[in-house]
Amino acid sequence: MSDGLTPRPEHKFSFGLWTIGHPGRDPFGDATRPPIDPVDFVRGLAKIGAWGVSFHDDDLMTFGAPESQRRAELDRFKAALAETGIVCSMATTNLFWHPMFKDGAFTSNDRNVRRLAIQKVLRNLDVAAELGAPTYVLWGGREGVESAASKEPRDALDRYKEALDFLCGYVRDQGYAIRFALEPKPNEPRGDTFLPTIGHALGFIQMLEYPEMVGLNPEVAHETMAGLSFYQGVAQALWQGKLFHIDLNDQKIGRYDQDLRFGSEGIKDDFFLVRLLEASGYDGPRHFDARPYRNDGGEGIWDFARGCMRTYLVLAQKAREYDLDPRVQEAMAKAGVPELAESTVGRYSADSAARLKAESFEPDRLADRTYGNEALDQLVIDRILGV
Ligand code: GLT
Ligand code: MN
Ligand code: MN
Repeated sequence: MSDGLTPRPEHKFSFGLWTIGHPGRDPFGDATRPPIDPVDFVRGLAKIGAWGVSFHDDDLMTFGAPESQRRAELDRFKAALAETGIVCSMATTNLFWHPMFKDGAFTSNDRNVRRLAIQKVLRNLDVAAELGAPTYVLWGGREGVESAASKEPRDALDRYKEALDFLCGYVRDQGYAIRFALEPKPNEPRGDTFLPTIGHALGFIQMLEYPEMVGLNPEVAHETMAGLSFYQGVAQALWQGKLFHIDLNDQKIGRYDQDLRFGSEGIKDDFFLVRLLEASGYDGPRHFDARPYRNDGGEGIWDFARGCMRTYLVLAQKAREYDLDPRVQEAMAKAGVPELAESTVGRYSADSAARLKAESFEPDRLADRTYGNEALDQLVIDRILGV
């Protein structure tokens, strides 16, 4: 069967242990389905054609349990990876669930909480290296405030940087082939989160001791919550060589973090996103950080997972058809899409500046040009709707 819509390992689809198996707990209600054992999870992934799995330390090894128990939990997981060929594509730390993190982790006002948070990451970096995970995600869920009076934000950024610099130092020292990926989010669970958007995180990275070791793990839902175009943010991350990983899901604009099935909401932005990822040479995981609807269960949770991958593959196919369509190419030429790829003035020289100053333009004729964006956009809509 090669309809192009069957997920295969080469598509690099991955899921976090906390996603398909999410028990459906929310701030207003308890679990609606049982958790999945990590071993069954990995076997389930192999069955649906996924390639990779990601984990938080606490998803895999019981927090606070004796070392022997944690070792046994890790070994079972490793055996499941070996049995199925599923790859460990990313690791991360739970720095948000335990009540000690209520004031933050790297940016808690309590210095001992900060030290423990870094210790927790150091220990899980050893696990990540053992499992061969090339990317280590840092989502600062609790790094933020409700009251602006509670923290001096410049001190918080100093502490955030101190933690990142220390962790990079450790990875270098151990010789681990691991890079860090920051995951921005504007708010929730905190009222305001530090590093709230892709842009804030990109700026922060430039201030670090080892900026080349740190990139981004942007998430569809998080930029959309802030009313921003995820597509434009990802494009800038790619442009800066900082797209280390990606969290695909979906979201209604302006709501709480919904983590919906990929492609279930913002279909047009998703179309351009998939087109961008496929054209860009991004060869990292297509990682789904989403969860099934709370009123689903049983086989429904695997329907959810299959749906994420299917929609990605459908959009990739539509994007290829779109780019090959002669009407699209013609409309793009009229819009000047290829023209934007041409250099404007080249590198500065006194000569070229003098030449440009002497050149004469006809502003009214330039203003007369039309770009045909209505027709071009309708071709996008027709292609997505399949007519
Ligand atoms: C949590 C969060 C996600 C992050 C995960 C990594 S955990 O579920 O909502 O966006 O990617 O810590
Ligand atoms: Mn989310
Ligand atoms: Mn995420």
